Amino acid sequence: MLQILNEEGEVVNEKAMPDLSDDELKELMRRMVYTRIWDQRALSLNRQGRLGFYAPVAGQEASMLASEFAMEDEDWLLPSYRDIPQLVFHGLPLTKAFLYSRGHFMGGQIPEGVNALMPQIIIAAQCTQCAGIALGLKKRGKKNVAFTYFGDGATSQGDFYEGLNFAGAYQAPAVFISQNNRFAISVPVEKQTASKTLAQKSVAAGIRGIQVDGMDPLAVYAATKEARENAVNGEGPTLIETLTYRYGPHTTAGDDPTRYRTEELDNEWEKKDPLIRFRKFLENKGLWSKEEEEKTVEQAKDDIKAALKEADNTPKQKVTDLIKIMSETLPYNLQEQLEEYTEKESK
Ligand SMILES: Cc1ncc(C[n+]2csc(CCOP(=O)(O)OP(=O)(O)O)c2C)c(N)n1
Ligand SMILES: [Mg+2]
Repeated sequence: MLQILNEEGEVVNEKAMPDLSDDELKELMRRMVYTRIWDQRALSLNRQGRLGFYAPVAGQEASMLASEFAMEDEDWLLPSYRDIPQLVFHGLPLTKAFLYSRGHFMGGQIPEGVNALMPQIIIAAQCTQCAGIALGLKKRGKKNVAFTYFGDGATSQGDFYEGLNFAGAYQAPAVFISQNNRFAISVPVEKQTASKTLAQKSVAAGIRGIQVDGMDPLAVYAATKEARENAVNGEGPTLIETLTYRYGPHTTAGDDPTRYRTEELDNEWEKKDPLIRFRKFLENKGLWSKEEEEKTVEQAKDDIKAALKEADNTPKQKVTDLIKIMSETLPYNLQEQLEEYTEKESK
């Protein structure tokens, strides 16, 4: 397992240290703090009935944000339902993240110029799509990668193996990031697979695999940066396994983690918290302070407020909107429904 920062925020692997400027280190911390605040707000907004479906991310900030930070804007992102923070830092307006949570079709419409697909709900389907986009980039001679996020449970799905195999066979510039948060809803990873690590599932596909401390932003960044460089240099894809944990429930749909996790396990992982160790590391370098932290928290709160207001002011979706966005040319049955609902909505 690659680790650079230990739980105390001390550098334990100097030679693996990524080349990041002071400003970049601070920006990474800012993104993690911002996301923690957003996560807390999203959960309370959900309880107030102001947001819909939401998959909590607290605990996974390093795994999510340090990996996205290693990518270029032109790289193609294929997220899962949990990977909304990476999508936002890759360019999706926050308002759209809220609309997605509300099930509004505009939340799934990625603006022109943002190289990402909408979040995938079908477990591991993004792995085959990632292989395809990566091959497309290679065929067009682009110096970019396609990168995708999925969970530990996803590595039991056929699409995962197909995606890895295809990308390996064609040496496509793909980066597969399996966030091993130890549970697929309530199923522990030990029951999910007999494989000792998820990273070793790369071996059968003939591609690189690496397991990293997913609570360590520097290790996640270094591993992802290297995987990206290898991919664009024609060295083929990599599977990265990040060892991480989600502190909250699977989603806001109503699972109760106390029924499948012990308090001891929760406590063990909370001690590994990515924000605590990165904050210590930056404070020791004189790069982070209480004021920086507060400024970031305020910025996050202001942005959330403004984005939510914009989402509230977005016209409610109509049945005709849903029909119109589905196909360029409608089949006869949808054409009939379109006419029916155009009539109903005009009243
Ligand atoms: C093909 C498919 N099967 C089942 C589901 C239902 N489902 C939604 S999330 C989930 C668990 C996924 O766990 P994991 O891959 O570890 O990702 P995590 O949610 O922990 O990030 C399942 C089984 C689904 N969405 N798609
Ligand atoms: Mg999981």
